[in-house]
Amino acid sequence: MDILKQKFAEKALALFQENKELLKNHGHVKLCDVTIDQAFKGMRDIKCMIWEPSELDANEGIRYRGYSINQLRSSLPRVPNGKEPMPEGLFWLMMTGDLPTTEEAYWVSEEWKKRADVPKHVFDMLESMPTNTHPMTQFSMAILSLQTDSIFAKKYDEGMGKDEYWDAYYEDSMNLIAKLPRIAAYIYRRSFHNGNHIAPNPSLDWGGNYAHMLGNSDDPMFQTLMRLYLTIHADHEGGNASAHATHLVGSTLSDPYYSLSAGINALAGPLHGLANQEVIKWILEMIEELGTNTPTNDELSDYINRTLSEGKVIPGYGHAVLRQPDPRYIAQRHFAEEYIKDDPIVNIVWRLFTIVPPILQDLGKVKNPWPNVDAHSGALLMHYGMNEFSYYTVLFGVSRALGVLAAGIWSRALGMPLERPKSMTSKAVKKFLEDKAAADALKQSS
Ligand code: CMX
Repeated sequence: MDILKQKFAEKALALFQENKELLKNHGHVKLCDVTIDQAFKGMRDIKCMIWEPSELDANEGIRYRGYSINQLRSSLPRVPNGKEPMPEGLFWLMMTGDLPTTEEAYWVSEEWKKRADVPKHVFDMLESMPTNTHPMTQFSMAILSLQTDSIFAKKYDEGMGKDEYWDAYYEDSMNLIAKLPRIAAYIYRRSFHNGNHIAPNPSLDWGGNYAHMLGNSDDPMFQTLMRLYLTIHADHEGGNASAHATHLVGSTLSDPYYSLSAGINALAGPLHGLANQEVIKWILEMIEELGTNTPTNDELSDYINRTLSEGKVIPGYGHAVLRQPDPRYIAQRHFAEEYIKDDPIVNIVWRLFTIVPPILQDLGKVKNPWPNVDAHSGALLMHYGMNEFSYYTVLFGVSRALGVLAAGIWSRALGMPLERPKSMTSKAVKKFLEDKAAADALKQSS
């Protein structure tokens, strides 16, 4: 058994036993009540799901196994002379709950290199699609086309027992994560660089090699940015749409390929991951419309108000859970403050931070007027020459795979059942209220 699997097995078995006791003694205790508002309005704040790799606090932001983004940036292993964490180390942390040593992070890196070969039929499938197919469509289809190699599906077919699920899920997940940079870079090069592909560099780590295969920048800082990017987008607890979609599909015992492909489809929505392309599109349209990349504050305010008056949202702002500026935004801003000086788009992003929130606040309905992760990422990518914004969400997806697949392995190890919440019709809600009013009246009269 490999070292990560060994460590995971020890932790997972212990938690499985603990949870068994917890459910036996406290399974009937209520975690929260559900209001009609919550049922109609996207199930906000309903605590009804277990997710091990990370937890989101509305004010502090995301913590992976208890570590904030800032703590991870200083504590996770790095490549020699590296300035940002290796995503490999984050995966180890999400899987085991323990910060890895540098050797352990490198072990993950080497393991993924061994598993990185992509079967030819995946490239053939991509080549059958028009090159102007949205990169997220290509990405989801490529992930699904790898399902031919699913160990979980094969073993299930052969009758594997429940206690073996997590092992097969682990193998598929490791294989899938290992192949994602090659597939994602292939999609980028076929869509935007006439199919001039760049061979992987086996001496590089997972994030560095992805940056190398994208090939849009010779600046070594682009590799550094990729490591940061792939670390901060990896997970955002279980309730967000991409994580929840992956989790839901996995709960049917669909294998990791089906599950991640579903999660990527959820990420492709403009209210979720696609917001990173929408932000830059919106900023570039503004520059075009105003005829300047150094707009005045009044010009920025007018543009924001025009967007709102057209019934559109301001992309990159607001969040379903967060109520403060997103620490993932702040981390990217710190990166830019340190390494990127005087970039006009970065400057616009920073100025929007002061101008958008009061305007959103004045609407009187927006619960969080602050920027989220997507408000900053595109400006950094553009700085390093990656101008093709329809590709941006693929980068998010490569990173998100780390968290949702780690969570998937945990779900199988903890014996999570089929997810099946109860729905109601609007009519049934009205009937419920009528019955409740009648029962209350009866109680009062007696
Ligand atoms: N611009 C304009 N209006 C906004 C807004 C924004 N950035 N954020 C919220 N609102 C509006 C909502 O559309 C809603 O309006 P209606 O009542 O008329 O429908 C109202 O304010 C209340 O919404 P909320 O409770 O504050 O926010 P939700 O939890 O419903 O939605 C989110 C959260 C992210 C979908 C929303 O803030 C939004 O659309 N933001 C812009 C898109 C974006 O950046 N998405 C990326 C999120 C991060 C990620 O997943 O990657």
